This record gives sequence, C-alpha cells and structure tokens, in this order.
Amino acid sequence: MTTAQRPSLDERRGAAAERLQAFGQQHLLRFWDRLTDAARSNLLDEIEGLPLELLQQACAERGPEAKPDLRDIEPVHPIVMDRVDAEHFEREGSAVIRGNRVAAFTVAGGQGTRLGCDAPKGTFPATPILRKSLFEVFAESIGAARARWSARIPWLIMTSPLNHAETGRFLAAHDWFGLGQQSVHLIVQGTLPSLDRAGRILLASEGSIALNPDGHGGALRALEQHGWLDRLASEGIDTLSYFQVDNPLCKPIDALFIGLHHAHPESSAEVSSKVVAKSSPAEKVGVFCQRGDSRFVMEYSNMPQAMTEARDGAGGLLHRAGSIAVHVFGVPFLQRLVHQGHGLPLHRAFKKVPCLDPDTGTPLVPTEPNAVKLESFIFDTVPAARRALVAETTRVEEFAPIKNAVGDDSPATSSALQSERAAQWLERCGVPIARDPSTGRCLAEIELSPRTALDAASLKGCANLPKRVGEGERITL
Ligand code: UD2
Repeated sequence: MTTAQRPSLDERRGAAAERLQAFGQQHLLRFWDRLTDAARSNLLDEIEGLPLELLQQACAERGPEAKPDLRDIEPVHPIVMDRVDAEHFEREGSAVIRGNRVAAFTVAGGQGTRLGCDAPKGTFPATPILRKSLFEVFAESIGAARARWSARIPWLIMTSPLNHAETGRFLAAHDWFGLGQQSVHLIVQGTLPSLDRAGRILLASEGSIALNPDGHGGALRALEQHGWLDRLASEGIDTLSYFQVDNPLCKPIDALFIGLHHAHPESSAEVSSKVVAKSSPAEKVGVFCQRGDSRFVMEYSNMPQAMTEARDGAGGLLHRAGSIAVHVFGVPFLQRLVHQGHGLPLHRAFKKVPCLDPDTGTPLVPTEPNAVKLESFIFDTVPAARRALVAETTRVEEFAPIKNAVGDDSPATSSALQSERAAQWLERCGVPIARDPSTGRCLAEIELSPRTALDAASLKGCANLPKRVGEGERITL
C-alpha cells in the first residue's frame, strides 16, 4: 500500500472503535481527545495488533491452570542419559551437527523481575570468578561447538520489545563475542495485553496499552512471523537446540542429546526434552507427565499438593521428572504446528501491573496483584508431537539456573554448581580436589570456560591442567 492509500487517523479510529465495541474494550479510546496525532497513531498500532478473539476465548476458558485435568496421569519414565550407548548416539548427533543441520536458540525475552535485574538477563554476570555474562558463556560454548564439529551453527536469540534494543547494543559492544554478527540473529517476540479481573484490557498510560511479552511459547509465532521456520528449512537446518537464558551450565549444542533426538527408537525427532530428578517437592520446575501415549508438562504452580508430594514404592518422588527447559525441536514439527494453526493455550498469572484505573482513569501503582498477565508456554507443543522423547540428565552437569537474587537458584547457588561441575571434570582427569571431608563440598572456586572444554572427555586432552586444587584456591581454566 502506498502512503496515499493509507487510511486516515479518523478512518482507523472508526474501525478500531467498532472492533473494540464488539469485544467490550471501547474504554481504550477514552483519552483520544487528549492525545497528539503521533500518540493516536501509536495507540491505533497497538489496538490493531490486539488478538481480541483470542483474548475473549482465553477469558471464557479461564486457562489451563484454572482446573488442571488430573485424570489418568502417570509419571514419565525418562531415558537416562548416563545409561545409553553414549558412543553410538554421540556419533549420530555429531553427524547431524557436522551436516550443518543444527541451530542454537535461546529464549531471552523474559523480564528478570525476580532477580531484580533491569537489564536483559543475558547480560547478567554469571560465572564464579571472571563474572562473564550469560550471553558470553553461551557464545563461548557455541563458538567451541562450531570449531569442534566444523559447523556453522547459527545462534537465534528471542528478545522482547522491552529488551530487544539493549540486547543488540550489548552484543554489538562485545563484538558478538567473536561469533560474527551475521551468524547471531535477534528475533523479537510479540506481546499480549494485561487485563483486569473482569477481562478489560488495561492502559499503561492515556495513549498506550499495558503490554507484556507473550511468553516463551511466543517463540513459535515469532519464528514463523519473522520467516525463520522457512529460512531454517531452506538452509537445511532441521534441528533447533532450545534453551533458556538463565542457565549457564546448559549445553547449547549437545551431540548425545541431538543423537537421541534423531536416532533413539523412542523418538519421533519432533521434540525431545531434558529433565533432572526434582530435588524436593517444592522445587519450582514443571514436571513431565503422561496420559496414555501423550506426554505433557504440568507447571509446578498447577500441580495439586498431593500430586507434588506423592511418593513411589521406593520412597522417591513419584512425579520427579523436572523440566530444565532444554529441548530439541524438529523444524518440520514446528512448521507442521504452524501450518495446522496450532495455537498454544494462554496461561494466566495474577501480577502487579502499573496502569490506569479502568473505572476512573487515574494512575495506579499496585501493591497487590491487580491484573492478569497472559503467556503461552513452549512446552505446550509437546503433546502435539507424534512421540516426545524425555531424557534424564544430572543436575550438576546441566542445571544451575539464576532466577532469584538470593536463596535457591541464585547467583551464589549457580556459581557453586559451576565450580562443582568443573571440579568433577578435573577429578575425572585425575586431578585431586580439596573437599570438605564431612559434606564433600568442593573447597575451591573453579571457573572452566567452554572454550577450554565442552565436556569431561575433552578436558582430558587439555595441556596445563593443575596438578591438584587446594582449599581456598581460585582457578580459571
Ligand atoms: C521455567 C519453567 C519451569 C522450569 C524452569 C527451569 C515455565 C512456565 N516454567 O520456569 O517449569 O522448567 O524454567 O529453569 O516455563 N521468556 C521469554 N519470553 C517471555 C517469557 C519468558 O523469552 O515472554 C524466557 C525467559 O527469558 C527465560 C525463560 O523464558 O529464559 C523462562 O522464563 P521464566 O523465568 O518465566 O520461567 P521460570 O523460570 O519460572
């Protein structure tokens, strides 16, 4: 459409008013007369992007968390990665990586509220000694994987409108951590409005809607809308290695896991997911469950207490397959979902959202949750897979998330686990490590870069390993 054909502001307003009226959201235009033309145009852009039918449906259905379906739920019995024929599956996975069929995909659009971090979470200093950022750790790992398998491995990072520009600036300021700008791609996710309890869309100001990122499930829409699913397919990439921005121990490219995804008889190569045994009933991770042949993740906040605490015959947690939010997706699987119009359900969470009071129009800074935020979750794709493989790994190898400023899943617990993994890898290379005799805790801080070794086996070949690591030492490798 040329500029001359563009509808005027008045025409757009008329169309918007009619559409809003049909969904009971006409209050969004109540301050129209007070806005400048630029502000009116922005507001209309936001209104025109609202998925009003979907929102109405989400309000009517009350979301999957309102009443979880608990019938016939069974625990999932994952494939234990330590017990498979690692050599065979690693060979399979390596061939896929070497064939340039894999891209890395980080979801980094979240807001880092719990960590109290205003900047994009990927910029957070995460490593025990050098305080490298999460993005740097992943970049080193992807760079090392490119070198090891002589593969291209593009890196896709999903951002949100709230942190997109800052993420781009940070990566550019660090020269894309040596990966080359042309191989790192930022993909901005969509947004959804916050609602009041009556389902009315909230205004953040007189000329803007209170919008939040649409959840990591928004990745499906973002990849499709920005043309990435077709682009990956046309480049021969059929394997998307998905991980969250908050976990410095994750292995962005894991040949064994990719091999299981492509070659294990239990896999359909559509979606594979990693789990760890839950540390306690209270641990805040979703759990893989099964109903008949269909597997799915039940988010911790939706699990009834009796289910969270249920024990098996041996006294362990019955539902213990805790999701660490690491998946491998088949690109054809994601394309199939998109082409079938597979919409992910919208989950709701009650949150504090600064906004204009929908009745009086006065600004509200809530001290209690006042609004419903809607998000879709990527793991809701799992039940649509022909078969979904679930693989159990060990926590110390792959899961040390940074979510909270203090306490569980904090920078301190993550650093301790990063040191512990490095210590265990060194011990496997025959290096003695000082440990507390009663607790077994590693008494040194060790930071091991993915550039030095991607796993314990590759550490063995490294020159300059320490002879031993004593109490209180701080070692970077
Ligand atoms: C997630 C899982 C939980 C468990 C845990 C493991 C959900 C709902 N829960 O919990 O079951 O697997 O991780 O660590 O997923 N993100 C976006 N855009 C958004 C929202 C989030 O990119 O709109 C990213 C965010 O940057 C982060 C990831 O998704 O990398 C997880 O987000 P979260 O912090 O909301 O999930 P969390 O930690 O509660």
